[in-house]
Amino acid sequence: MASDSITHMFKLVALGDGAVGKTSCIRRYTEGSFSEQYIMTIGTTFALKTLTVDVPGRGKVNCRIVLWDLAGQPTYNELRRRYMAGSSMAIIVYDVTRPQTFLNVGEWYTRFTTVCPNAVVAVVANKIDRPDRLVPPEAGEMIEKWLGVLHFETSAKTGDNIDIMFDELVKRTLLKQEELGISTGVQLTGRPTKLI
Ligand SMILES: Nc1nc2c(ncn2[C@@H]2O[C@H](COP(=O)(O)OP(=O)(O)O)[C@@H](O)[C@H]2O)c(=O)[nH]1
Ligand SMILES: [Mg+2]
Repeated sequence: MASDSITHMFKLVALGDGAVGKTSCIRRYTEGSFSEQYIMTIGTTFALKTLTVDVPGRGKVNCRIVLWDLAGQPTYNELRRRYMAGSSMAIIVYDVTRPQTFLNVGEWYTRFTTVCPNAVVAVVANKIDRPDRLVPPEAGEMIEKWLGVLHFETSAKTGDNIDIMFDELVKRTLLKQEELGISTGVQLTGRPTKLI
């Protein structure tokens, strides 16, 4: 796709506890790959994805997402806020084999919506391929109702629901921006900036 045909650009941030699969979801989506190894990179990395979505009543829309992936858990609120600022969407990921990561979703949600109240949020139950699953699907469905977020069950390992999730997020974000009256020109929201 030629760059000049891209009409929308969005920033997405990946949130959630350590080792839940944030990097793996992004990598699966942008590179189509997966690694069993847990490599904790330092700092923030960006990945790009260009896609065409079919929006009802609007036809095909060419979009680019800048996916922000923060390694480690930022202890400083200010760093976290800067990382989140300007996002049109977020994924809050938990690991279905570790209930504590599910219990922390509410806190991630509050932190994020304080900074980006108009963004579209998806809560993601990841690692559904694992046989030692402890958090049942019903828990995620409750979160979806309580918080009014999107909810997906994914596996970055097998690729289950990964593309569907990101595509749906983009569609919802396009509709939301229209609702909010944000113009249809190229939205350079969330252009990567230096953090420190
Ligand atoms: N079985 C399984 N393992 C996963 C999945 N997603 C991530 N992992 C593994 O979980 C570990 C942490 O993943 P990573 O993406 O680095 O987590 P992050 O710290 O949230 O970015 C790695 O060893 C991954 O291979 C998944 O869907 N299924
Ligand atoms: Mg990571």
